[in-house]
Amino acid sequence: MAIEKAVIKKCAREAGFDLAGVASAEPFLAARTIALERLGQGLMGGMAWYTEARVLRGTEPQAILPGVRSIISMAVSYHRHPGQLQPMHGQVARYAWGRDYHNMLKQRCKQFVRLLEKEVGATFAHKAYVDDGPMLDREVARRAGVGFTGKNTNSLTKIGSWTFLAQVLTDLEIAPDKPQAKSCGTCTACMPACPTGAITAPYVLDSNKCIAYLTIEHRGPIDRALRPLMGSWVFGCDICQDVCPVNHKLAKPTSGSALSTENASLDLIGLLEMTEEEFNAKFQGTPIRRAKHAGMQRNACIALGNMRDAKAVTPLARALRDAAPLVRGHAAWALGRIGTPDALQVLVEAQVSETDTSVREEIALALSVP
Ligand code: B12
Ligand code: SF4
Ligand code: SF4
Repeated sequence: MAIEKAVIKKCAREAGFDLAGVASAEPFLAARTIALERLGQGLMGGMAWYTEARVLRGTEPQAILPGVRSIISMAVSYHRHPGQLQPMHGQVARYAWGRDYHNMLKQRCKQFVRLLEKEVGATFAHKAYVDDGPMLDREVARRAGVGFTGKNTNSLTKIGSWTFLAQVLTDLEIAPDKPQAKSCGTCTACMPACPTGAITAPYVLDSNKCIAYLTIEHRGPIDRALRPLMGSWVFGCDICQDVCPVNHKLAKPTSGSALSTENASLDLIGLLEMTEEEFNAKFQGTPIRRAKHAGMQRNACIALGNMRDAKAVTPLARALRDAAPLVRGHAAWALGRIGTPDALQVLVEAQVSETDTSVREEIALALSVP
């Protein structure tokens, strides 16, 4: 039975999605080539879970849902305006300001399926993904006409790029939408705006340099050359979307924007002084937990080093005695950046007692910076 597209859009709207479109379930061969190329060139950083097998499966819908005929791509805006950043606070990317969006969107996908089953008068085979599967969500959105690909690699929809993407694969036969005929045109604003130069060419992102990757996905020390460029971002980064004229024109708050905002910015010293148990309890059920306790303390050290405020010397001196060498090493870097006589004195004292080779190296480098 063929389903009217208007019915799909009505069900998506009623389930709480702002946009919906339908893509065919043909293999995503061109996107597969691009993703494998990025992987082969090392542009996916140290994301060990992003494998060739994942890309092959994610670009072959039949491997995910045998008998699949259509893929419904849906988007929800999370657009909100950041308030004034308080002193000694780190910035968090908008998408992560509140509770985990995966649960909210998964619920909306379930509701969408329930509504559509009612319309169709029968159950149907389906599989829903919300950022949590091997498919290339942006490519599905592009094929379904939900958004076009921006040079910053984000999907630019009719309500801008501050959107979460989800998709439901189904064995229902639905006439596909057409991809949008739009493009960035001559605009290149996001490329020079990226502080680390992570957008190395239009549509190409080097994750190794992207602050979103470094603060969230990367485990271990962050390249010293990149640290000064990271500013006060401690979880994700929004710069290439903030400067995008498509967002200036089209982005608007919707029901997704009503997600809570308790972590719109984070007190850096508080973060540095939190035990692992306190960290896990505070960030339980939020995206921030993904970066883990030591990772977020590493990020806090970098942000404090970039702020160069002498008030951070005492908490950083305590962090220089942390159990995790990762935190000690980045605290040393931050103290070197602050560079006041008491910050340097702390480093000199730590040099005597520190036994970890990598931290000793960080201390020596921090003391050698003029
Ligand atoms: C891995 C990953 C990351 C990595 C790598 C990002 C990247 N650009 O590849 C890191 C950790 C850096 C990251 C960061 C962010 N991410 Co992320 N991430 C993913 C994930 C899990 C896979 C993406 C992927 O496969 N990348 C590999 C590349 C090759 O695939 P792609 O990005 O889809 O690229 C497509 C286009 O770029 C296009 N393309 C590539 N080259 C070319 C060339 C031309 C000429 C053209 C026309 C097109 C084109 O085709 C590709 C295939 O469709 C997806 C969820 C998912 N399952 O899809 C979320 C996802 C992409 N992330 C998302 C978000 C919100 C973010 C951040 C904004 C979070 C933040 N504020 O910190 C940043 C944005 C940074 C940026 N500029 O991209 C959203 C994006 C929503 C949207 N509207 O675009 C997604 C879709 C999650 C979701 N379901 O909502 N992310
Ligand atoms: S998210 Fe930030 S670091 Fe990553 S590409 Fe965009 S501006 Fe650059
Ligand atoms: S800033 Fe310009 S080039 Fe970059 S994604 Fe937006 S429209 Fe495209």
